[in-house]
Amino acid sequence: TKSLRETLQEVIPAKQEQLKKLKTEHAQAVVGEVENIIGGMRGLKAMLWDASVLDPLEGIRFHGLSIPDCQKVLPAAPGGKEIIPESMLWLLLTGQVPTPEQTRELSRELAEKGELPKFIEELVDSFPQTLHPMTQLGMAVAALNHDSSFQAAYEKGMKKSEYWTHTLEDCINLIARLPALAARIYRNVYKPGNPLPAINKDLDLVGNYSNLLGYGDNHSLTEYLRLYIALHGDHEGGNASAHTAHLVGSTLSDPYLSYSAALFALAGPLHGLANQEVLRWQLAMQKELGDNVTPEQIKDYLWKTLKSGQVVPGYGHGVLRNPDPRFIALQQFCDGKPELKSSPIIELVNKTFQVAPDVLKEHGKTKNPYPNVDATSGCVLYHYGLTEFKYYTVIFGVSRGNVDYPDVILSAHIYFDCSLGSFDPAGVGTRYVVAIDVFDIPLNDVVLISALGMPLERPKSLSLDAIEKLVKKD
Ligand code: AMX
Repeated sequence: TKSLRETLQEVIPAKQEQLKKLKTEHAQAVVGEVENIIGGMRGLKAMLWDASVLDPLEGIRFHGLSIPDCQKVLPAAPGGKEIIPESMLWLLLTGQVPTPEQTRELSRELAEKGELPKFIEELVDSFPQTLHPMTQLGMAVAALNHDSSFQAAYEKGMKKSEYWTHTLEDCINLIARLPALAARIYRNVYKPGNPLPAINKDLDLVGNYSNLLGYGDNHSLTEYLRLYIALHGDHEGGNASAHTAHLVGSTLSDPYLSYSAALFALAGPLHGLANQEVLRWQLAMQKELGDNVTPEQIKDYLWKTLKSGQVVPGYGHGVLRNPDPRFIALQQFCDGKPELKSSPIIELVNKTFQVAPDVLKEHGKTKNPYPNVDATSGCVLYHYGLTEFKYYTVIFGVSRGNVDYPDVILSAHIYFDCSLGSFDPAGVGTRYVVAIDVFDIPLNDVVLISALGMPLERPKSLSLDAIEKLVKKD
């Protein structure tokens, strides 16, 4: 069976060819218009992202596969049923479904590379316990670039065609180390003094992560984490963390720095921190309303939140206009387990889902009154006893590393020059890198960026006066 590297060796030349053809045949093609410069670039077609496409109604597809498709075809861990990040990573990087053997081989490689360098352990152990776990993760990931293969090769002088192999090397090493790193942060902040087990070479990435967190005996939670982390791996290129990794990667910063930057974008409450906020909000609702809440009581609580000028966390989305299929997949996971279905916090999430869309429609502001993945993801962790909600975004972060980042690496190596009102692929370079989502941060893109040789991103900005002038001309 072919390894991940061998598979990529075969896949990348075809991608490069596809890009070259696009560049020569359609250099002047206009793919859209800029309608609203002050609207956060919503809908602006301005970047290449090969691994996934987000449809507003249907949700995400990874190389054409929907979430239910992935659940049917992507290999699980031995003894498990849920998708694992390794098989998702393989799909995102290569566009191909790996065999169980290929998935096992990748799991083994990650486990073999999973130990942290001593200086990183010391760095993490020196952080104050009160430093937010996401800050700790981002700082430690940046410091891992001490051993960057890309940076070392660049300093020596390497050919552009070699970028992607070093980028991939860095991505694999980074993903491999995330469980030990993220678990060490958890131990230091919440369970100081607890021993950290060694990495088990026979376990998959999340099997090891769960073990290191101290939940290895809880098969149900481990399976949930596998699904959660695989599903969070990639969500198109324009979301704040993926785009950050892509932008930073386009300067030829190595994957550690690109991913670290992305983690800090993920740390915001409108993005990755939302799962923490949802839990905080649902628990406050539970405390105020007590048990056996009625739909009317939840409606009143929703209005109280909205009237106080706050957003309803876990609802709304920059692109989606339907319930997030990742939310549905996590709901289905809960439906299949009686102890989860009857859990008070999951029941409250379900009851809120029954009434919140109508309240948000009546409120009339959000373009999407439906739940996103964060409406439930943290609440399930809470049910399992992983109650330290400041840590939740770290788990999200771990997911982006696995999958999304390699994509950033790959895409950074493809160049599209977007000027106002037109899309001009002239000058397509080739830096293609892949990215993970902290497990959801676009490492797959980082690989793609380096393989396709994409150029430094540098969109045009305009001052208020310049926009006024432009608009008045029309
Ligand atoms: N509750 C109340 N108001 C909301 C809302 C919500 N859940 N979602 C959007 N709105 C409001 C916006 O604040 C905006 O108000 P304004 O005109 O006064 O500024 C208006 O509706 C229009 O916003 P939009 O175009 O529908 O959304 P957006 O693309 O600007 O923002 C998002 C998207 C996710 C930031 C927003 O829906 C939100 O704040 N949701 C709650 C936080 C959340 O769940 N974030 C997680 C997103 C998924 C992720 O990245 N992990």
